Amino acid sequence: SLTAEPQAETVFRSTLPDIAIPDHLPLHDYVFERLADRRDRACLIDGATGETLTFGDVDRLSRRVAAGLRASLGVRPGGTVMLLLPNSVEFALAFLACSRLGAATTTANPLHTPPEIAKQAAASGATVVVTEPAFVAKVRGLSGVAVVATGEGAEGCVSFSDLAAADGSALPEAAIDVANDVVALPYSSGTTGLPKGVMLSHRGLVTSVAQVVDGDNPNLHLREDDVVLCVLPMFHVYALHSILLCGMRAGAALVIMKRFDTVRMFELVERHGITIVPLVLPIAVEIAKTDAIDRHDLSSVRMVISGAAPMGKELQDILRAKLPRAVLGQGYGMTEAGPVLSMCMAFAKEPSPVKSGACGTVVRNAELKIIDPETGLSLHRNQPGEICIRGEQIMKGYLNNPEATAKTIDAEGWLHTGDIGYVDDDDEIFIVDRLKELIKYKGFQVAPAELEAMLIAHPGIADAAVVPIKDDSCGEIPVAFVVRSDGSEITEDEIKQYVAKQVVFYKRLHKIFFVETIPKAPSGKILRKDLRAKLAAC
Ligand code: 4UV
Repeated sequence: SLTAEPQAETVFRSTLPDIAIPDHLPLHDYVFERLADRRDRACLIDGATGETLTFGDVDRLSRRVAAGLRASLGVRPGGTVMLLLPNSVEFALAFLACSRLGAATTTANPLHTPPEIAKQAAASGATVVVTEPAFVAKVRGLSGVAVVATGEGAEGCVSFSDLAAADGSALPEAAIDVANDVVALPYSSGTTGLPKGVMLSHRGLVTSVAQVVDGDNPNLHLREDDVVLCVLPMFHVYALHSILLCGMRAGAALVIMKRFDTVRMFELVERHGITIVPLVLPIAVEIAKTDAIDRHDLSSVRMVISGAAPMGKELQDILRAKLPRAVLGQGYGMTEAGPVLSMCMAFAKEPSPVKSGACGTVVRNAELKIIDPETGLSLHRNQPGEICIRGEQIMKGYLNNPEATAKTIDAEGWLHTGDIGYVDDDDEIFIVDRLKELIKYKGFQVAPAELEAMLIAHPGIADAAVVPIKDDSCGEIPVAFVVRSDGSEITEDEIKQYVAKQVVFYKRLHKIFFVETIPKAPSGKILRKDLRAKLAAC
């Protein structure tokens, strides 16, 4: 009919019932809610030294670090602290300390280059950077930023151990507005453009953690006797949320690994009886490839979680054969989504069967829909379209960027992921493509816009476009199409070097294709699909 009846939307929900989620607790109070019962249980174990902090230690030390940050460095509610740390006990303590102060933590990869770090520090308004002595040189030049260094011997820095020696009992209780105050400010380029600060509130993160590990039948069933491997970087939202926060909330112990090494990882599994192994594609590939696995007893592992990038059915099947005692499945997250959209139902306390290649079922207390990217209309089961999610857990928005926020979260509160997928007859989600520009190298974000701006700034380059090509072990790798400027004879190697000098390793360009023009829509938008198709054809 021609009368404009609003079309009913197809909304997908968890197969688990909704639960009551605390909406009044700041994040640190939420993760420590059951502290009284677990004071003496192991919380953080340093994989390198075996040194163990109990929940009681972590509570006490994070109060002290908070008191130190407040007294010595003036960190206050609404302030921002940048963590430039590899996986470490200090990372966890500093993050929790900032939460206690009502301050936000912005996290960055310590391997980032000084310009990348400077950009994020300035954009996030960080007044303090916490780092290791090895990275102090990268942040020395930042104006208006105090530097805290872990370990020993970093000249001109406040020492982390001095902060941790402050009097935690003198810490005033910060007045935190849980719905609005930002606790984590990770950077993500989202569906388009440059990296932006993603504002995750206390309530947002509490909700997301609760959706995953709370309830009588938690979607991801972590127990107090679980030992969780933390080799994924805590500065990325996957480990921050699903290892550190979920692990602590559930009362599990974490074994912190600073750097990935296959054999070392197997040794830690044996030594600590690790039961939960969250990983990303390249680690899965390593495990699938290595014979060393046969020389280690990994029978303690009961769950292997893969996320942050697609994992094909084939690899999943190989892993399953190598770790026959472990349940294997995927989580699907996106920084802006708070971060978890869906989690494998085979990880639940009362598990349901799942299919290889699926990336879970939408989390509870949330709504998910699939829309036709052209018309915006919602689609039914088994029809691929853009995945959208709604709920208390999604980001508040991008810091100081209402335009980008409005392009990502619509007026009805739906967050548009830029991922193409479908929901099957059993409510399992399959991601099949990506609408957005984002490139994922080993699960790390590479924003094409950032590299394109860098390329175009070179006098020898007139125009450029950066797109991914598929790679078995890295997932995707960034390559560029480049138009030389008039008279320019710039070479592939020169361009690669020029970029490599300015960016962290995973943003390096692996191949340059010289072309006459970059295909663009009349709006000026790069036709990335055409370029991707061109690559697929070579
Ligand atoms: O913003 P981001 O870098 O965020 C992440 C977060 C992943 C998480 C978080 C918590 C978990 O428990 C977990 O299992 C995974 O990666 O990148 C977001 C984009 O990465 C792709 C997709 O394009 C997202 O929009 N991606 C993330 N997970 C998957 C994925 C997956 N399982 N399969 C395919 N693509």
